[in-house]
Amino acid sequence: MGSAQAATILSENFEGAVNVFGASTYTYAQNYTMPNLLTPGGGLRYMNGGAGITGQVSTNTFSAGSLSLLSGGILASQIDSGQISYNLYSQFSTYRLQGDYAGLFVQFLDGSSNPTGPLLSLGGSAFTSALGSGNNGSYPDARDWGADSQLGIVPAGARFANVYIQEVKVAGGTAIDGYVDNVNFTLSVPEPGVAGLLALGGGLLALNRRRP
Ligand SMILES: [Ca+2]
Ligand SMILES: [Ca+2]
Repeated sequence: MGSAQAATILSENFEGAVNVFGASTYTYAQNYTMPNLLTPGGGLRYMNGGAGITGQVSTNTFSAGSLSLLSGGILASQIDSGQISYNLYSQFSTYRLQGDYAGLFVQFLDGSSNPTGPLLSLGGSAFTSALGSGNNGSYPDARDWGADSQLGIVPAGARFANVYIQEVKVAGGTAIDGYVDNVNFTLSVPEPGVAGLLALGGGLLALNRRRP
């Protein structure tokens, strides 16, 4: 039994001249990180956080906007009866040991654009600081790429999702170097057995995030 329905709400690999977050990119060939050995692979480019404020901690926010959940055949009645699961996935890295980082956030919204359900978050400070490092030929402390993900049930009443990335720099340096690649946000109607597990243990599954 496969999923009866599935919808890709957002899929961004940052390979194009523009991306849904309106963010600037670096190439892997610039050698600011270790190679991205994850699946899906990193391709040629990844997102960075743009210019920050020199000499102080600063944040840039990149929004993909408010995205409709009613796509790919997903029905409002299915969301409201707890039948739709979400899968949020992204890859993260950073510049050496500087301490900059990126976080991916999703806030579900109801039909009146009011927040409903928990704020989902991937990446962030703790996740990024735990990434390994190695010598990539340019830097002795280039950082690894790590994947973070979260699985759960779309809250009843949700119709849209506000998807955004917050990029934070430490006081030192000028560029905001939270690196992001392969952001994927999908909805599906899980197989009957999986749906039961999610309904019973959604909270536990939401905590079972992959670590680098
Ligand atoms: Ca890429
Ligand atoms: Ca920086």
